[in-house]
Amino acid sequence: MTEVKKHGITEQETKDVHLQSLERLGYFVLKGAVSRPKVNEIREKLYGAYDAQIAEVGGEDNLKKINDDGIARALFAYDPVFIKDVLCNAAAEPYVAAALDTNYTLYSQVGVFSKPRSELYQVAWHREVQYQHFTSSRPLAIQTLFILNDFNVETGGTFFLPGSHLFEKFPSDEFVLANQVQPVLEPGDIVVMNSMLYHRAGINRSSEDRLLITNTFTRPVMASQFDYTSMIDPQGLTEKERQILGFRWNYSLPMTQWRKNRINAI
Ligand SMILES: O=C(O)CCC(=O)C(=O)O
Repeated sequence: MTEVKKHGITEQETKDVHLQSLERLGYFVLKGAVSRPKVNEIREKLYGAYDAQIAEVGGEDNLKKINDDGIARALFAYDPVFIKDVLCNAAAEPYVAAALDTNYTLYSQVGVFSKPRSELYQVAWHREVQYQHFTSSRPLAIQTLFILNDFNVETGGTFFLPGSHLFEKFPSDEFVLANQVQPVLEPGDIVVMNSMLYHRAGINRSSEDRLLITNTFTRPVMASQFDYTSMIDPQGLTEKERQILGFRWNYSLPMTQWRKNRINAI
């Protein structure tokens, strides 16, 4: 590793470079973290889960009515690949655990289909933890973005505003336009991001769907988006998977049920 020249510096950070990027820029990329055959399997199963969800609500038009078309939710309930290879991905998990101090749970797992020449509502800048204008000394939430196609200018890759998780207010439009980045990403890359980082989808000008799965993990004091424990059988899940999927912290249970579950687990 080349050493950089320094002058008048007596203190220097020594932690892992990805964790430094997460802290200072708000994100980093794990290049080629998922193999191409696994990406193909995940992509195929993502379409399968979306088709199943369309059938559940009586057709895609019903999803359009609630502005939820092109979005597949809680994928882990449709195929174990979304637990083993996505939620608990071995390459990303140590960083999520380090950033959230080991104890964390799933807020949401969402598949995003950006169709050619269509505009997702996520093209508007946002924080995943919406409406919040404060900073915290440690991340409240971390998300992993699984890149399933080429992400670039043409396909409308995700834009990030580096360092924006460190400031309460959204900066001026002029600042945003001067400092936004749209990294070129490839299928199998995983972006690990502080969920307070401002980001947005691009517009897909290619002729193919642009696919992404985003998994948002929070500290356990924050509630999950849905009651996942009622959607999945815990048999066969590891302790860690049970923790992530809400079997350890579940804020939608009545108090006595919470107690009984704990007693029965002893
Ligand atoms: O589709 C993208 O590039 C970004 C998705 C996004 O912003 C989100 O799911 O919150």
